[in-house]
Formats: sequence, structure tokens, C-alpha cells
Amino acid sequence: MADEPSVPETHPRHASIEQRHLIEVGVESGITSMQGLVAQGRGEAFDYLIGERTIESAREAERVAACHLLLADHAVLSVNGNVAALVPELIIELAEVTGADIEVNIFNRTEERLHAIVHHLRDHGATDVKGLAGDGRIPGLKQNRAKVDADGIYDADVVLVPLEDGNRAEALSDMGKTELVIDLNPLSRSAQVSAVPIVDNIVRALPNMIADARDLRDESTDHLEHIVNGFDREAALTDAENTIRAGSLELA
Ligand code: PTJ
Repeated sequence: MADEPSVPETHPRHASIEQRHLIEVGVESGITSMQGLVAQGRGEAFDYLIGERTIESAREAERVAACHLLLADHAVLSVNGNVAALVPELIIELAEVTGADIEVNIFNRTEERLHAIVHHLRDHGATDVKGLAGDGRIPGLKQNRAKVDADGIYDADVVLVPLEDGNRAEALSDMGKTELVIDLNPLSRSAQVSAVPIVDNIVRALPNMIADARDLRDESTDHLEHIVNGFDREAALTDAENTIRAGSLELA
């Protein structure tokens, strides 16, 4: 297995080096795909320009996403190879706090990796993990990429899809689902088609969403709907784009 990184916590790249290590271990243990390594690098570049912090508009989106999860009839948190490697405990905690289901749903689908991710989540304490049935189909996608669980993502009204491929995000949104997307790239199709684009690193977004869900879970439906209705997704995307532009000018 890859050696633990030996950089001190004061090192400016400490957090990103730790995340790289988790992804590296994920690849070695058969959870994360090789493409997942590349995706992590892409995310890192955007995070660098954002300043490796949660910007205000993302923080608002996280609160709104927590409201959607609490308001849902059937919410599902979709887990791929990168999510499983980076934040297994946090996904389980968010599911517990909001009552959402967890479904392993991977872009580069193989039975081996599906089973490895399900076992990995169970090892971290998940009791009920969907994704192995693959008996539902997302319309408009081909073969393996269309597969979801009929009583999971197919049935859900609200879906959290972190670090998702654009085609699949678009197809899910076309099914009329309320899609909550965590993606550091505000220009990605996934972020663009989502009801709630959360332009933040998943390692920072999930703790915020868990705290929000705890804070809001006893509030009335009216109160949660009021927060949801006040959200402007276009403004959130524009703010993230502007932050990235300003970040690159500052670096230049
Ligand atoms: O495990 P699989 O087979 O489902 O594959 C997972 C990946 C991520 C490889 C697959 O979904 C994929 O190819 O995704 P994309 O199209 O590369 O999109 C991933 C998006 O996530 C990119 O826009 C990245 O900027 C973003 N991203 C990467 N790491 C993070 C991130 N966003 C938030 N937090 C991160 N840590």
C-alpha cells in the first residue's frame, strides 16, 4: 500500500496531499478507478484557484441541499469510487442524519469494483447499501452507464451526485429528479444542470451539510421550503466562476 504522506500539518498542501493519498489507496484497493486519479487532479486545480476554502455561495448551497434532503420523499446519496475513497464515514453520517439511502453507482462499472465499494462502506459502518441490483435504467444512457437500483436512484425524488460525469447528471435531471451536485468545476455540465450546484471540495462540503441537517431537521416544512425557494442557482454558479477568475488573476 502507498506510504502515508510524511508532510507536517503546517505544510500549505497538507490537505490536498492527504486527499491524494486516500485516492492512491483507493486505486490500490480496487475502489477507485485510474480515471478517478485524473478526476482528483482536475478537482485539485479548481480547488487551488478557489483558495481551498468554502466560498459563501457554496456554503449557502450546502444548506439548501441539506433542506432538500430533509424534505425529500426518497433521497439517495450516490457513491462512486472517488467518494468512497475520500469520505466513507461522512457519507454514512449524512445518510443517517437525513434518512437518505446510500447507493453505489459508478461510471466505469465493473462487478468487482461495485462489490469492493459496498464492502468498504460496510466496513465503515454502513448497514444498508444499494447498488448491486442494477435493475433500473436511466433513460437515454447506454448499457452499463444506465444501470441503477429500481428501489434506489431510479425511484428517488432527490439525488446527491458528487463528482459525477456530465452525461449521467444530465440524464438524471431529465428524469425530473432534484439533483444536488458537488463539483469543484462550476462550468462542468453536472454543476450546470443541477438544481443545487455545490462548488466546493467534497471533504469540506459534507461536514457542512451534516451540521446543517442536524441544525434544521426539527424545523417545519414551511421553513425548509422557504430556504429552498430563496436559492438562486445561477447566482451561485456565477459567484464560483468569478471567484476562480479572481483567483487566477491573483496568482498571475
Ligand atoms: O468511480 P467511477 O467509475 O464512478 O468514476 C468516478 C469519476 C470521478 C472518475 C467519474 O465520475 C468522472 O469521470 O468524473 P469527471 O467527469 O472527471 O468529473 C469529476 C468532477 O469532479 C470534475 O469536474 C472535478 O473537477 C470534480 N472533482 C474532483 N475531485 C473533487 C471534485 N469536486 C469536489 N471535490 C473533490 N474532491
